[in-house]
Order: sequence, then C-alpha cells, then structure tokens
Amino acid sequence: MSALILHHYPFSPYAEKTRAVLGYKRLAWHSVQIPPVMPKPDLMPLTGGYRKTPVLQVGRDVICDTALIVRVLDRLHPTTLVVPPANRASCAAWAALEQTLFFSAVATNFAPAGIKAMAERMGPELMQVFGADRQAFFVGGAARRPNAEFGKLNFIPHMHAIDVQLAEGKPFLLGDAPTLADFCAFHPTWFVRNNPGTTTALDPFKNLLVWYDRMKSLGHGRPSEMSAEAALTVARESTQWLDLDGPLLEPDGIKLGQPVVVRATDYGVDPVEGALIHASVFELVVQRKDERAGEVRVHFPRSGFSVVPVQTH
Ligand SMILES: N[C@@H](CCC(=O)N[C@@H](CS)C(=O)NCC(=O)O)C(=O)O
Repeated sequence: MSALILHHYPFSPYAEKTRAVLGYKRLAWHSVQIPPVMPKPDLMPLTGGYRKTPVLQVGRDVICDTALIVRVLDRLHPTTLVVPPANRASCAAWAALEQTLFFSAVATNFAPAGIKAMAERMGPELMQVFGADRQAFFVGGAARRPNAEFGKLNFIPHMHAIDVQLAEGKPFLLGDAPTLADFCAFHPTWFVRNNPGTTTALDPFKNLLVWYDRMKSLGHGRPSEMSAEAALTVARESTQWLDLDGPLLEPDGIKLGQPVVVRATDYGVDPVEGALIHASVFELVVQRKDERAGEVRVHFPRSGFSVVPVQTH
C-alpha cells in the first residue's frame, strides 16, 4: 500500500483532527507543509482546485475533506476504528454537529483577545492577508462566515454540554475508546485552548479539560517531513489506485466517464474538473491529468459536494 502523505499546516484545526486520528491509529505518515492562505501552487496540481486544509494523498489518489479522510483511514487501517459499527449513527450525529462547533470556535478566536494573540503569533502582514483570504473563502457558498453572536450562542453552551456528559465517568464521549465523536469535538476545543487570548474560556470545564489532555496524549503518530516536490513525484510515479468505495449511485443525468465539475457547497467552493470515475453514497471520484502530478484521482465526500456536467456550470 502507498504511504500516507498529509498536506497541512500546524495551526489548522481540521488538520489537527486528522493528526490526532493518525496518532490514535499509531500510523507513520509524511508531512507536507502547505500555505495557510491562497495561492497554494504545489497543492493545486494534486487537487485540481480544491484548497481546503487538510488533504490526504495516498500514491496518486487525493482525498479531500476530513469526513472522507477518516473513512479512508478506517478502510486502510481497520484495527482501531474511528467509526465502529456499534457507534455509527452516534458518530454521524456528532459529525453533523462538527461545523457548528468549529464555526463557534472560529468566532471565539476572532473575539478581540483571541485576535490580538493570533496577530502576535502570525505577524501583522500574514494577519492582514489572512483576513482578506478568509473573506474570499466564503464567497459563493451556502455557509456564512461565523460572527460573534454565533460564537456566544454555541461555543460555551456546547462545551458545557460536553463537560456534563463527561462527568458521567466514561473516558471518551461514546465510551471507553475514542471515536469520531471525540475527534469532531477535539479540534474546535484545541483551537480555542491553543490561543493564549482565549485559552481561559475553557477553565471552568474540569471534565472536558481532563478529556482534552487524554485526546492530546494520543499524539500525532509518526510524521516525517516531505517536500511538496517529493509528494508530486510520488503521485507521478505511482502505478496503483485505491479501491473505489461503495456501490455505484450515479448522480441524476450523469454517466461514468463524463467530464464533470465537483465543488463543496458550503465554503471554499473552488471547482475541480475531471472525468467522473465513481459515485456512491460515500464518495465522488474524478480523474484528471496534471503536468506536474500526472494522472490523479481526486476523491470527495458525496454529502456536501455538488457534481454537474462540465458544459452546464
Ligand atoms: N469540511 C472540511 C473543512 C476544512 C476546513 O475548513 N479547513 C480550514 C482550515 S482548519 C481551511 O481550509 N481553511 C482555509 C485554508 O486552509 O486554505 C473538512 O472536514 O476537511
């Protein structure tokens, strides 16, 4: 099986979710650092336009969105399942809550004390570029950039609910082992706890903080640095494909092999064009050719992504 290559940057919460899953599974992986803002010139050859963080590369297969990344990691490394069958519906419910937790953590970080600490870490130049980049990130999608009101109504109330649930004595949200529920709740918590300007917001939640340390102690597995150029060489020289996931469920009016455009529907809606290779309830897969990456397949979750024929977009 091809090695795992994660394209990410240190302060990305969704990347931290993935790093924690890699830690729980005790996996070795290659770490490719990508910029936190556009342009991302060495990532685009792989994804064909998708810009969100993180992206998982397995040989010449490119997996977008952590919902699918976690599923692929469970398929490739099933000894420690993040979504065990006994908890599948509960995990789906937590996954549905994840964006609310993340957006409320973002809004909390963007409160004055959080922003001041972020600016000190990033420096004034990157901070300015970052603000403009994230403004553009939300153009054209169904989601709205979270505001302070959203943060107030959601962050502390959900942290409180998690704290109360953990007081019942189980080490993880759904029992004795971590599941997707924990990883979905962990990265927004990490985002706020890790910001010196907002870290004390979590001080009242003693059970949550014990759980948070437990999650952190899962570590990140065994990362080793890889250059973006080396990752592109891996893609170009790979000869295998990942197995396609799930029985065929063609989108209305679209046939396999047809040129299509796939994009996220919420935010970061940049289009990716390619030939439709697979469509199931789990994933949409397009195949495309790039000068630097060679022939690659880009995988997206089916849910939360749109697919249309090229001529109508
Ligand atoms: N649904 C996506 C959300 C990913 C996401 O929003 N990532 C943020 C960073 S935590 C991002 O892409 N920010 C803009 C960027 O990195 O360019 C997933 O689960 O992967």
